[in-house]
Formats: sequence, structure tokens, C-alpha cells
Amino acid sequence: MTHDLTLPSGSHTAEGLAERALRDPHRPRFHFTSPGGWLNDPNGLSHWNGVYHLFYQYNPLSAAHHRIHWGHATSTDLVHWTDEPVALVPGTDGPDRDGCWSGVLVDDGGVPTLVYSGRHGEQELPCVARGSADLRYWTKDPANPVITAPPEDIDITAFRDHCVWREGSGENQVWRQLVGSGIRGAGGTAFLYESDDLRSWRYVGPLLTGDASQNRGELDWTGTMWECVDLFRLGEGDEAGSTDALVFSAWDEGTTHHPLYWTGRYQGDTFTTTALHRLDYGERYFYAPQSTRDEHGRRIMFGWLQEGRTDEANAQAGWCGVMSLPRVVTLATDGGLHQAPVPELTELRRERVEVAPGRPAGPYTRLHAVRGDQLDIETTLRLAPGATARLVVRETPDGAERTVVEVSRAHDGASGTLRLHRETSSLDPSVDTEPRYGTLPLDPDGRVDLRVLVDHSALEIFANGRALTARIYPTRPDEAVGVGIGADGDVTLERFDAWRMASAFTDGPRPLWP
Ligand code: DQQ
Repeated sequence: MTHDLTLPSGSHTAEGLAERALRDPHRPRFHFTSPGGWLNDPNGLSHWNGVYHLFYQYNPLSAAHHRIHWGHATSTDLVHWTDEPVALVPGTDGPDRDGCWSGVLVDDGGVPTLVYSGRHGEQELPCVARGSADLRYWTKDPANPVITAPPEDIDITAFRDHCVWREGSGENQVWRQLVGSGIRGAGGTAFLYESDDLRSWRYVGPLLTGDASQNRGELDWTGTMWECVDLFRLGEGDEAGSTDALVFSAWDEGTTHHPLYWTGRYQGDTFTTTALHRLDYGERYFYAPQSTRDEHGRRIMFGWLQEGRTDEANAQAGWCGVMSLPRVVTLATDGGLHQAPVPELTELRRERVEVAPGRPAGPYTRLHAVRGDQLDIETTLRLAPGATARLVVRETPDGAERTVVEVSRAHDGASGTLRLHRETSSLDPSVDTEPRYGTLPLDPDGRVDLRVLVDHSALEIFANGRALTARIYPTRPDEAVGVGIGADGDVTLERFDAWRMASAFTDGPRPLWP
């Protein structure tokens, strides 16, 4: 299949966005996408009276990041989503005239309340909106912006995005808020504020500041600004048995780099770090994540899968931006975060294909029984020192286009690598085909639990709890449905199951303004 690059005049207008989006073979079918137009960060994530609410950065007018609204969708199972009325629209004037940027939802004594960044000109400032009981209709606070300027006397790189929580007990309860920022000449930071009513905020100070002079250009560079800071505790108790995580997305001069997190301890007005980690090896393909603790006590996280094709291709497609599958985040045994898709997603599994356990036959075997562009593949492998296993997806019959997921174990046996080769994922020279990789934690037995979810252009990989998310755009999408496995060295296939995944959305266009 090739894209029709000639479009009738007017096709870049809002007209027909949802219809065009539907025809795009690269559009995922079981990941959440906007009805059409542009989608970026997850916002206001919450589980409210049994209903999951996913708000998101949305431009219903074009597939471009401009005058951002808050889209809204609900779900009772984290699998099927219902579009709800657009929650926030930029004002005709006022602090959010140029966009309602990222933020969160909190429960203010039973009143659903959004805290978001209003954009006016080049400046973003904190704003508040209160919701109806069903979270469908939102009224902006006349006092917006509720913080009228960034902290005085600090030369900042930017100031936006919010993490808000209630802290303390009885009379001493207080709202606390982090606003993502950066201190010029120092590094990214999260400014801490305090409030009694979500309206009037007292500046406390920087909770933690990174050092932008360290590791510039590396995959764990902390950037000059921290976008979408998210602070949460995993595990129970104050000290032993629990860890705090401070998640942020490293940004610099308009470039979205990658999501990172510090583990450590939040106490008083500071965050004492233990270690810095990469959150997703796909870098900007899992950006601006936000999480919430659901009513079952699980930490659920979503991130934004950016596009890897050109702005022009996005405009022609009529849509862009994918929401990740919801992930359950838990504490890994090595002190980092373990990520896995929510178990609810198995509801979409259809025909199962099982491959007999054993040793993968040589460098490559095409699995003719497994085919598709909507797949969930779950496998357990055992790697001897020096061995590499490969899982190939979205392969054309001639092998000209193929995407390779690779797990390998170092010769000394101690460490491993998870790698995604996208170099041959598409013959289209205009799409991003850079490889991605990161460390794979391995026990001495060399066991790798690998899960690969393929949803047209969206790919989510989980290997021993580490995530790697990316996008791929084969030029012959209808033919790029092949799957295969291969190995170099001593690899045992202990289990291999694959399922076709049903679509989570119906076939018709979804209204841009539900
Ligand atoms: N996206 C939002 C910002 C945030 C960035 C604007 C992260 O609030 O910093 O759409 O992708």
C-alpha cells in the first residue's frame, strides 16, 4: 500500500478528519486515539466511582499541536472507551486563550477539580476548573490563573504541568502541588507549592533540581526542563517496603527527549534520590506519562506515543498521536519500576496460536500460523551467556520490511539488552527508523518474559518488566503481517503464545466534538 500524497484542496481543514483517520492503515485499533485531529499527553487520569477517566491534550481542528483542548473519554474496563464532551476549550481571551495544557484531576471534597496550565502567548500559568458530578462539564475558576507568575528571582526555562495531592491529617491537611520547570544554568526542576483551597498557593521551593551539565546527549540526560512531573509512592509504609518515584519528561529548547524517573524518598519539602532510571526505552515514543492510583489500589500509567512520520503525513492522515495501553506499575526487585499492560487487555485476545516449546531452529524461522497487524505475543525464553533471541513482526513476504525485537545476554552472563531494530521497519525514507535499546535485567537463569503488542503503527514491548515503546510505518501495511523467531547461540523457547487482538473501537467515524 502506498499513501495517496495528492489531496484535494481543503483537505487540511477540519472537514473529514475523523473519516480520513479511519481510512489510515497505520491507525491503531486497540490503543486509544482521538476521534481525529491531534492528541498528546494523558491528563486528569482518575478512577472516579468505578469509572476510569482519561483526559488528553486534543486539537479537534487539525492534526497539529495548536490551541490545545482537553479531550475526554471514559471506560469501566480500561479496554473500551466512550468519547465524552470535550472538557476544556481555550478561552476567547484570558489565561488559557492559547491552549489548555497539561494537568491533573483531584477530588476537592467531592468536587472533581482540574488543575492545568493555561497558555497565553508564550507563557503558561496554573489554572483551575471545577466539574459537574459526572465529570462531563467544567467551569473555569474566575480567579484563574491561580498562580500569577513563576517564582520570583529565578531565571526559568519554562513553567508548566502539575502534580497535585492532599497531604496530612485532620486540621493539618493541605494541598501540595509540583509545577514542572527548569532553572537556567542548573537543570530541570519541580517547584513545590502549598495551598488550603487550590486557589491561593504559597511557594515552598524546588523539590529537586537536576544537573543539565551532566550526560548531555545520553539517554538519561535530565534536560533543561522537566515536563509532566508525577510523584507517587509504591508499596506500603514510610520507610522499609516503599519507594517514592518522581517521574518527568526531559525537555530542552522545544525538543522532547525521554521520560525518566528518580527513585528515592519524598519527605518534608525535598526529594532525596536513590537512583535515576529510564522509564521507557522508546524515548519520545512514550512521553509525558501520567499515573493514578485506581480504586483497586493499582498504580495505572498512560503515556503519549508520538508520531514518527512527517508533519505533512500527519496532516494528510487526519489524526496523530496514540495513547499507550494502560500499564500497571509496581516495584521491581532491583528497586526500579516494573511495568506490564493491565490484565484487562486480555479480553481482546481472539484466536490463540501456540508454538511448541524447544530450541528455536537457527537464525530465523517464519511462523506461518501467526500473522497480523493486531497481535499480542507472549513468550518465555531462556538465554545462555552470549545468546541472542529475535522476534520479528510486521514482516512482508519478501522480508524487505520487518521489525525486529531482540533480547540478548552478555558473554559474562550478568547483563542483558533489549533492542528494537526499526531500520528495516519501513522503506519510506521520511519516517523515523532509528533503533532503540536499553538494559534488560536478567536473573542467573537467563529467563526473559517477553510480551510484544502490535497495533498497526504502535508497538509496545515489555521484557522482564522493562518497557520499550515505538512506532513503525511499513509502506505495504497489508502485506507486513508476518511473524518469525530466531536465535544465535543457546536459546530455549519455553513458551510462545500469540493472539489476534480484536479492535476496541467500532468501525464508524467518531465525532470530533462528542
Ligand atoms: N505537552 C503539553 C505541555 C507539556 C507537554 C502541551 C508535554 O503541558 O509540557 O500540550 O508533551
